[in-house]
Amino acid sequence: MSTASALDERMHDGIRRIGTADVVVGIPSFRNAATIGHVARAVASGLLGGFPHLKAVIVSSDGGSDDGTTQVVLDTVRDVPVIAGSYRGLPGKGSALRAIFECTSGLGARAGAVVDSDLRSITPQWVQRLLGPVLDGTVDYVTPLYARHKHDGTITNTIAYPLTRALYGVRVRQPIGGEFGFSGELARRFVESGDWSGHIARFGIDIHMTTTALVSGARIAQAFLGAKIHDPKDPGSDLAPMFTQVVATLFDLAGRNAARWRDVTRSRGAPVVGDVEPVEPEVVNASTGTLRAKHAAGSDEHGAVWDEVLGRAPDALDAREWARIVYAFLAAAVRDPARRDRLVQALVPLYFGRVARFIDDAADLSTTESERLVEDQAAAFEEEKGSLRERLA
Ligand SMILES: Nc1nc2c(ncn2[C@@H]2O[C@H](COP(=O)(O)OP(=O)(O)OP(=O)(O)O)[C@@H](O)[C@H]2O)c(=O)[nH]1
Ligand SMILES: [Mg+2]
Repeated sequence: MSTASALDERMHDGIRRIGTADVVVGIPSFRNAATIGHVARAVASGLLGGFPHLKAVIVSSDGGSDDGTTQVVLDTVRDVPVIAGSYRGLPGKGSALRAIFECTSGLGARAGAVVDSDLRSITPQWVQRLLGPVLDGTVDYVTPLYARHKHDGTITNTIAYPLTRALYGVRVRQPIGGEFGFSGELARRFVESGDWSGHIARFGIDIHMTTTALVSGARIAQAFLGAKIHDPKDPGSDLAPMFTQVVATLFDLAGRNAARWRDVTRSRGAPVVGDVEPVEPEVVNASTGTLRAKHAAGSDEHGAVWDEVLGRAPDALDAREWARIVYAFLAAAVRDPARRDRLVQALVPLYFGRVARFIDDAADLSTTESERLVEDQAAAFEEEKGSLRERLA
């Protein structure tokens, strides 16, 4: 089910009632009544404190929660206009963001930002750092930069960051972080370039945004936001669907933008907004036992695909082997897009195995020290990129 617009009647009415805006901040939600009040309060005070002369609008884009999520936003925000509704289309974060982008365009806003509704560490400054560089015209797209515990953000660390960096040549450390700032022009592009009947309606949305910004030649900066504390997920338990949605979208976009990455051999940094201060993130527990069991179980289900794509059984799953595995799967998916999802599903247990190896390697390291391992892995993706070119030659 893909609709022509993700706006519901209340959102259409809101756009008509409010008319125009300079900035829009959107909050996607689904059953977040317990946490969204804090987020909405931080957003409102960030807008009032940081941009008092601009006309700002907050968009609450909900997935039909039955816990009063939307009402919490309406009750919390008193001094900034709010558009609140239930987006149309496939249920998922991406559809929620699509409605926010449509509101941004519909109101003619110069800049927009989105922040997740399960954030506990958000402050008013977050909104200012995400929007400020776009509003002053120096940047088109802002990604977040935060201290995350070494066991948090495993999809980011093992694939979204290193592969995006190696392909497009920009070191965007949190390409799927959840919090973003963007120009009005990019908001239009995110909507127009997306297939809203697929993964980007769900958790593929973040990588769709970042990749679209990269291939559009957008000027990108990273906003330092301190620690990201949200409702975390155990990397062994419920990350498989999210991995599939993110990585299938990454592979799809890589296939369609080969001309953009084929000749890229190095990477450059993206400027950082705000001073990077040391912060100690909340501990995220992870069980390597569960991860290893899922990895082992995967060989029964996906062994035939592993043999076909890799030609041999994966071994130690160190950084370099992992990079080569990812490129082998990416090449196979680019050659045969109809099998993309099937291939990405077969990659999931190998990702679990890679995460288990990373957790062991980082066992005696602090979160700051383990960052070194993430950087080494990203360097391995750059060094092994030739194997992708060869496979697709
Ligand atoms: N409208 C809507 N929003 C959703 C849906 N699923 C997630 N969201 C929102 O998307 C944001 C991110 O979702 P989370 O579940 O926190 O995912 P995440 O933080 O990216 O992932 P982890 O790092 O694995 O915790 C939150 O604001 C959610 O409320 C959905 O089905 N519909
Ligand atoms: Mg979250």
